[in-house]
Amino acid sequence: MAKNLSAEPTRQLSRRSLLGSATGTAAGALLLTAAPARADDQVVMPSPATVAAQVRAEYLHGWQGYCDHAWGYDEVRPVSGGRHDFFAAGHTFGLSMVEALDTLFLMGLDQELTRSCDWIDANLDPAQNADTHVFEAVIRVVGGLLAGFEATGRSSLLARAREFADRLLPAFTKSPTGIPYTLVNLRTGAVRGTSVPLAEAGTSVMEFGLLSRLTGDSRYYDASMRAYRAVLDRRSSIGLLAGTIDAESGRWLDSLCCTPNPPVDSFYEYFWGGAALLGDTQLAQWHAEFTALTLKYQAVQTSGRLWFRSVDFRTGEPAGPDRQSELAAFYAGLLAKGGDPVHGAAYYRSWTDALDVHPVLPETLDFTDLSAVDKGNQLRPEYPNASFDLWRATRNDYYRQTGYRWFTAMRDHQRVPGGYTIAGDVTVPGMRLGDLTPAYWFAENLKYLWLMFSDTPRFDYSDAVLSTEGKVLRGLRRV
Ligand code: DMJ
Repeated sequence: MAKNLSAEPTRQLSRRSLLGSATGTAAGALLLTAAPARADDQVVMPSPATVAAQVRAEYLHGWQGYCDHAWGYDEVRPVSGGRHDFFAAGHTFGLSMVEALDTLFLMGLDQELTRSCDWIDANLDPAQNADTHVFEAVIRVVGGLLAGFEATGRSSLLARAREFADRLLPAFTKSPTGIPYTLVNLRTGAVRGTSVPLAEAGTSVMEFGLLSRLTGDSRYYDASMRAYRAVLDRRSSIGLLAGTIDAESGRWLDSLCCTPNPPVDSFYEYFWGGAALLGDTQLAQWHAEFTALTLKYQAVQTSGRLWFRSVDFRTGEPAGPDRQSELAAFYAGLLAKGGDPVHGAAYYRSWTDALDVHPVLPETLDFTDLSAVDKGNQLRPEYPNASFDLWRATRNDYYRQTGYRWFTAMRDHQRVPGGYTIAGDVTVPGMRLGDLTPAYWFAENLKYLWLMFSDTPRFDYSDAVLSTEGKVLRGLRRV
């Protein structure tokens, strides 16, 4: 019987029994179907226009909390009304508004967009005397400013993005291997942090590649590709990579291949992203090679669900506990975008099953029984990111239905008068709510929902390319 999703508590929507315990069957033998929806998932949603209006209203609710309590600061604490400096205590980058720029544009919040751009022009200092996290600054600040430039055409945003990138470059150019140090002082160029997780080594080619295109200066793209090559030169004899590497010596610091989980997730995401954005055939080839390797060595079928287990990168033998980070959920969309909608649909189904047993997703699951290992929830965007990617690749309404269910669950459980907040334990009543709206919430979570439901003319649905931080780096239409 079809149910009206908006009228039903999340946990009553689509509960299925969890089947047996894990067997760890190699997923190569899985019979995976391209049709993801089952009868009990067929739910009735409000019209797309109504959902879009709901999503926009909730985005504005979060935005209002930021404006009221933390305007000009990085992040809002929506319960206490406080603020949080994301990169360094005592330093602000106005991060939530930098992250928000292209979402404000897509939602037609033009006054808020102009106000944010004006603040950035007047206040955002790329030369702060602060040790700054290179990976986060690239995907959030450089990417945010580039998307803001694409949205508005304001040359000041491009100039600011370039200045930031120039001040981040020493992390790449001072490294003997080309693998970036994790931290750089934006004022002095001093670098530190030699233990580099792969996501931090290889998540820059989209932002730096676009910046090179826009400026005609190849140094940014070259730095990204040198870093990628430095890591890929150190593949094991079976072609896999471990998780963390020393930037100076190029030595591996562990032996765990844990794709698509952190700390390697977006290292692999940017093969496809860079290929799609830049037309780079080398990146496309790496995407194909590593997708095949991940499916060969890491995919397992557990209680009929597809998951990716960690393996020793030298042997391909299983290693580490049967856990999956919520951050890995993006991989369902990446598989689909990259040309494998069957495995993408299957992996998405696994995460959707987890949503059947938890009110909102916990940070980490034991994938043998879907129990929460890390019980917190950091308001993460990876599940709706995958909903959006799969919907865009297939136009199957199932992804809108499940994405909408995810949205209503977040609204039911994590909305507070000052916006939206993280949670400490999704397994207890009330979830022990925390006190932070992460800046990425303004970039990602509701953008994916909005794009699925609004049919906005400001977005090129066939050609747009988004970064790991949800920035639309190609495909914004100034209409
Ligand atoms: C975001 O900052 C980006 O998506 C990043 O790649 C990893 N995930 C966080 C939010 O969870």
